[in-house]
Amino acid sequence: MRAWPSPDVPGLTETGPPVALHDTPTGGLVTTEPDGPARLYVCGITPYDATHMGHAATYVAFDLLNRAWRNAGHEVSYVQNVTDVDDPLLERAERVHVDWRELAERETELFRQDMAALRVLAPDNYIGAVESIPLVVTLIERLQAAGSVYKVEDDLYFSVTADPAFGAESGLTRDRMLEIYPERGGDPDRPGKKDPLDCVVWRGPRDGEPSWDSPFGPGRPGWHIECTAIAQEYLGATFDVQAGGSDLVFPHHEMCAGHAHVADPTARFAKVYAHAGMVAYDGEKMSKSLGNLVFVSALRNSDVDPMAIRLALLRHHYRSDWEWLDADLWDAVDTLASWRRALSLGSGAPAAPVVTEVLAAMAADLDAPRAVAAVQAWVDATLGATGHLADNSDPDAALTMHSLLDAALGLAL
Ligand code: 5CA
Ligand code: ZN
Repeated sequence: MRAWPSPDVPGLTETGPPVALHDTPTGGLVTTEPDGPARLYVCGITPYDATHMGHAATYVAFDLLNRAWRNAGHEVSYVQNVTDVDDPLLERAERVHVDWRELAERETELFRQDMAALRVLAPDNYIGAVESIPLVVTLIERLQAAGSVYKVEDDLYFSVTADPAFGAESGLTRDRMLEIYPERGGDPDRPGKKDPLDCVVWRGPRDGEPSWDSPFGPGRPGWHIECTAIAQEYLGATFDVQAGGSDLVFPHHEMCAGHAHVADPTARFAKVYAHAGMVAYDGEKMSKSLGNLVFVSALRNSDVDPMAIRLALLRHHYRSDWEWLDADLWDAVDTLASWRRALSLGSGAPAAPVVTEVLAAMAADLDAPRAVAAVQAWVDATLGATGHLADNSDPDAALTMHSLLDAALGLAL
């Protein structure tokens, strides 16, 4: 699939430190050590509604990882999927009487525009579920050869017990998994399953649903196998990071790891599983199913500067759960105005220490609030906003800060 136009990233003269990232399975910081290009898989949207602030926060978070790696001197190979056929998409299409393909294409296009406006670097491979059906079929055949697939009526299920490491990605107890599973697309109570946690890898044909031919009969891919197959194809059996929001820890990323380990027991799949916190609105997780949404496109249509949206997101650490407040957006608009004022002076407070501090903050588990604070301190010193005389001792400060803001934080001012 076509991605969106990727913004240019200015080069910096200083190289950032190695990038450390919080890893969900171990619960600690892991210093990433890319072997060749840094390889990143970020789970993409299910395109049945417009991009909300929760999605935007998650994609901006891992865009910061992409940028931190580049600033540390790595090339980055970035893959993202689009779940362009799945239950929620088909249900919405039926409810609004729109062809599911049309709905998926329309919302994917809106997402592209939102990502481009927010200056999120585009993936090198942007891959839809529909176009990866041959990859899914091959992977299911490998799971079958490993004896981990069985039939329930026309559907094929994956046996989670086939992966001895099942449960290690999320670290959840079985009771907790059983509790969460039905809330996130699972069907623990379906009769005929060997284990309530087993997941669908191939869903047989249903009336009114699209299906594709396969050696297992007509049907469509399960959700988890989609990301496993795409990641393996475009990044290899072992890669650096699989990322998404924390609602993907279980079952999605657990099942991906399970499929990958069984298909190739020597494969590690992701070395690090990274998860962004959930953004709430009106007191609850912002979600398409609840409908408590603030859309990126709606703000863009009312002429809000996308850089202010991005700054409002950057003011929260990506791992925290937080609530979107409209007032924070207007605050970000005002902040950007003062940053632009400081940058317009040309000279300013010494920028070199800010470069070091911002690169260090971003390499330390993408600490954007710390980076924003360092920039704010530079702006205050440059504008004399702290009751002290303005410091304009660095003649190239604005030039350096422009590049830094863009390269590290994705803020082109
Ligand atoms: N297509 C699958 C992933 S393969 C999917 O989860 N799609 S999605 O459209 O529902 O979500 C896209 C991304 O946004 C996921 O990483 C999800 O974890 C994240 N996300 C969804 N809601 C929120 C929220 N309220 N706050 C933060 N991130 C969110
Ligand atoms: Zn995914």
